Amino acid sequence: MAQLEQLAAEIRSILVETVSRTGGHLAPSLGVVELTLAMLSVFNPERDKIIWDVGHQSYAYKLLTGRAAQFHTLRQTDGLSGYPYRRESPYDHFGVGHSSTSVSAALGMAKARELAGEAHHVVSVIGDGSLTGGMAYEGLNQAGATAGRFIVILNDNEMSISKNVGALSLFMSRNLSARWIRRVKREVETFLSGIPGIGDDLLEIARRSKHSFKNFFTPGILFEALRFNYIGAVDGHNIEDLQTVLRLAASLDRPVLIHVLTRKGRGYSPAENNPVRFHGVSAFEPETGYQTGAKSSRISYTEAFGKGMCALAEKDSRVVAITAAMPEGTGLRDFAERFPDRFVDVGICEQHAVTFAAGLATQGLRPFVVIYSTFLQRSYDQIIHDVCLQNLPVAFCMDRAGIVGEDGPTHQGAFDLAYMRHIPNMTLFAPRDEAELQLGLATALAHNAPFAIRYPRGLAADVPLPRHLVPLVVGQADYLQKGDSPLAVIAVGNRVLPALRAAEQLYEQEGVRVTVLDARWIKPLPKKELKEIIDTHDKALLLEEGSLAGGFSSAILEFWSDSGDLSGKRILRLGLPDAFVEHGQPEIVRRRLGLDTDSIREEMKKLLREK
Ligand SMILES: Cc1ncc(C[n+]2csc(CCOP(=O)(O)OP(=O)(O)O)c2C)c(N)n1
Repeated sequence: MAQLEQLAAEIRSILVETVSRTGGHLAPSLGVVELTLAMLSVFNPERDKIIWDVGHQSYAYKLLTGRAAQFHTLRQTDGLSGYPYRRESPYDHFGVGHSSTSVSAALGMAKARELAGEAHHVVSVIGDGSLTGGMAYEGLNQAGATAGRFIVILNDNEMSISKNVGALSLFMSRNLSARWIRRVKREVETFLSGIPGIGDDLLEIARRSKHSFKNFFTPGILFEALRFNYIGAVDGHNIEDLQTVLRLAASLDRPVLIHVLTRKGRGYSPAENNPVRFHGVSAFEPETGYQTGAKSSRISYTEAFGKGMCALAEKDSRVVAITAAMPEGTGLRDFAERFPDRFVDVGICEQHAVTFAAGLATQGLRPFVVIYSTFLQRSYDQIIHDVCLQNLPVAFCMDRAGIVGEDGPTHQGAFDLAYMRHIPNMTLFAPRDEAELQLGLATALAHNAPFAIRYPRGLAADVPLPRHLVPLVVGQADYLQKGDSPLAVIAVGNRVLPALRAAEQLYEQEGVRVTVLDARWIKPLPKKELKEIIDTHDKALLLEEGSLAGGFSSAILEFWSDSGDLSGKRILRLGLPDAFVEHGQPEIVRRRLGLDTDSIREEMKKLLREK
């Protein structure tokens, strides 16, 4: 036991030292060091399946399952992934990055075990934040009714990225307080004994009940109703206790839920004191926790978005902002403080967020659903069935669209243009800079129908923000440069400014001036400008930071083809390939994909040289 405790301390110092250089999910991983050690001392990952939910807390597991030597490459290009990844290790039993999948995946493995007549253990480890996601309950519901031996570990630190939300979270944290239980007990006793005639008998029955008051008011009743055996709450930093309950759970031939209490950031005081900032952190000074990355004077797209939302909400009382457990990440913290009644954090519930917004919209409100591009994938049917089919004015604000970098394939915002643009009634906009982003928000508010805006991760272009948020004309593109060569470049979103820079460099280097169009609109397409361009140019370079299959350039090809304009033209499309884009520093990822300024310029030269 002393050695395990020493190992826990060593793991913590490696985590802090490494993540201080690479950035990453430090606080979640620090919180489960003892739990990881206990699991790996009771279970055998060669055979037993350990499924981490989200997987951002699996760093200690990586260290202990053969990856210590590569750990310094965490989240770097060609290095270790920040999440469990089946390709990376045979001990990563399920690939993950989005939340609330672990119970379902583990249950599938338990069923496969049954069919194969095998006897290994299957364990899902899910956080209280991830337990707000509906899919977790779908898994628990099936598990309780069907599964044999099956272990779910609830890692409860009362935090999602921010403070956890929702009734279940309130229930769990409340009933862990002995004072609250005593108060309820007193109140119930007073109430029962006050009922004339039968009150004393009821009180006696309550006292004799095989469920003590404490059990009655612990989360046990919820999970017991789902036919799980509930064991809890266990101190998640006591390895010996954890081993005892894990062994007990492993000996039972039925579904068991172990409720483990942990502290996010445990053992590193900057993270314990500020678990929100250290949930996912960029490089920092290990001694102080101070973030080392040069603080830029430029604002990020997310900050420009947050300011734009506050400006809209000030002017229009119908504006409501909805986040799915990411008030900080989506830039809505100020909004939440200034307009608390019109801010809703629904938990990690992207599907519910969209239908909830649809409900608000039916009542005359103007909901803005703010969800990262990758997580909104979950809401595809809700967007179609609950919003677009009824043509409701819900605005979708898709942050982290395009390359996100270090979080890798589970998080790249590759597909939103493709999954949004084919839905009837949808309008789809991608700004080239933070000013257009804010004008896009005003346009969304003025537009009485579904509207989606996609914008990237990272620092914005450093252009002045508009003084007045005047709506744009829907479907009207913006010529940034008109050229006299046969080539036109048509770009959208965050590839517009690199395309313009590439065009300027081309002019400096070769004296050739190409046309550059900021298309702005993916739907409806800027048909007038597209027609002008195809009529006056023989070659076009189409550019987007989204999947080529079904995205922006596909839409343009469809339009030109349908209008019979394509014959004899040379069109080249640059965007994301039909492959999942791996993790790495965004500038390297873009260079490898041929989407940086240099690559764009060289493609222009090649196109111009082609006969
Ligand atoms: C579908 C989805 N939505 C949002 C996120 C972003 N996200 C990553 S971790 C996290 C909070 C998870 O909280 P919890 O499960 O309690 O784990 P903890 O970090 O507290 O250990 C969120 C919202 C995600 N990974 N997946």
